Amino acid sequence: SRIIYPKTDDQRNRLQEACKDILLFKNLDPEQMSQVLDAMFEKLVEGGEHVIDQGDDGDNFYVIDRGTYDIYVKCDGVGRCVGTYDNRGSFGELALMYNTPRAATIIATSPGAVWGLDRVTFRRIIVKNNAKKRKMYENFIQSLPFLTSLEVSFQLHYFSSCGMGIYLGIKISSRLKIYMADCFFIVESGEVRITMKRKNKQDVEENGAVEIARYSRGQYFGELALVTNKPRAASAFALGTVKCLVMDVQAFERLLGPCMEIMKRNIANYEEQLVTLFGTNMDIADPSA
Ligand code: 1OR
Ligand code: 1OR
Repeated sequence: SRIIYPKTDDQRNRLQEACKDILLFKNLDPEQMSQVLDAMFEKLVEGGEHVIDQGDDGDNFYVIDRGTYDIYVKCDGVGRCVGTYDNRGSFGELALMYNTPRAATIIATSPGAVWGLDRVTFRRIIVKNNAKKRKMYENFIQSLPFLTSLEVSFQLHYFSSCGMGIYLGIKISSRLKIYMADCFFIVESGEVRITMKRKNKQDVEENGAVEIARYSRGQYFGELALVTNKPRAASAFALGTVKCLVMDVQAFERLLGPCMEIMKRNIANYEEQLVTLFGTNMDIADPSA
C-alpha cells in the first residue's frame, strides 16, 4: 500500500530542492521518485534535539531541508563528534539497509527541518534498486587498482556494506563540468579531463585553463578536497559521456579509510607530476590563494 502525505506548494518545492542532490535517489525512475516524494513527511527539529540515537532500531531515512547537525559515534562508551551536516545531505540509511542498530547519533545544532521516509517504503523502492545496481558492479569494484591493497573479500565487504553509500553509474553528459559538492568519483567509463587555471593568463583559450590530467576507467578524482578540507584544487569535465561511481563525503570517510594511505601518497605525487609536465616554471594558479 502506498503512503501519501499531502503537501503544500511550498513544501513540495522545498522537498524537491532538498532531494535534488541526494545521490541515493539518482538511480530511481520517475515513477519510483514520485512515490518516494509522496511518502516523505516534514519533521521540524529544535536545536539540541536528537534526530537519531545510536543503538536504536531504524524507523526512517532523513533528507535535510535546513539546519546543522552533528554526527556522534560512541567509541569505548565515549561519544565523539566525527562529522557534521550543513543544511544539506541525508542520513539514517544504514540501519534500514542492513537491519542493524543505528550506527551514529545525529543531533541538531540549530532549529531546522528534515524530510522523513518510512522504513517500508525505503526498503521497497530504494534498497531493491541499489541491490540490483551493486550486483552489476561487483566485478568492476574488485578490479579497482587503488583497492588492491585490500583483500578481495574485504573490498567487497566494504563496497557492499557501504551499500547506500555508493551511488552507482551516474551518467554525466558530454563536456559538462562535473560538479557535485562533497563527493568522490571513480570513473567507470568515458574520459574525464582535469584542468587548472593559469596565473595571469585569463585571455588564453578556455578561460586560461590548462589540462593537467586525464582519467579513464578505474581511476578516481575528487579525493583531495575531502582529505584536505580545502576547496577543489582543479575542475573536472566529461569528455563525451562519462559514467562514474559517486560517493558522498561520509561514505568516503567510512569506507575508504583503509585506502587513505595510498591516496595520500598519490597526492604527494601531484607536485612531482606537475614538474614533469610543465617544468619548474609553474604558472598554475594556487586554488587556495
Ligand atoms: P544509521 O541508520 O546507522 C545513523 O543512523 C546515521 O548516521 C547512519 O545511518 C549514517 O547515515 C550516518 N558512521 C556511521 N554512520 C554515519 C557516519 C559514520 N557518518 C554519518 N552517518 N562515520 C562518520 C563518517 C564521516 C564513521 C565513523 C567511524
Ligand atoms: P579535488 O577534490 O581537489 C579536483 O577536485 C581533483 O583533481 C582533485 O581533487 C584531484 O583528484 C584531481 N593537483 C590537484 N588535484 C589534482 C591534480 C593536481 N591532478 C589531478 N587532480 N596536480 C598538481 C597541480 C598543482 C596534478 C598535476 C599532474
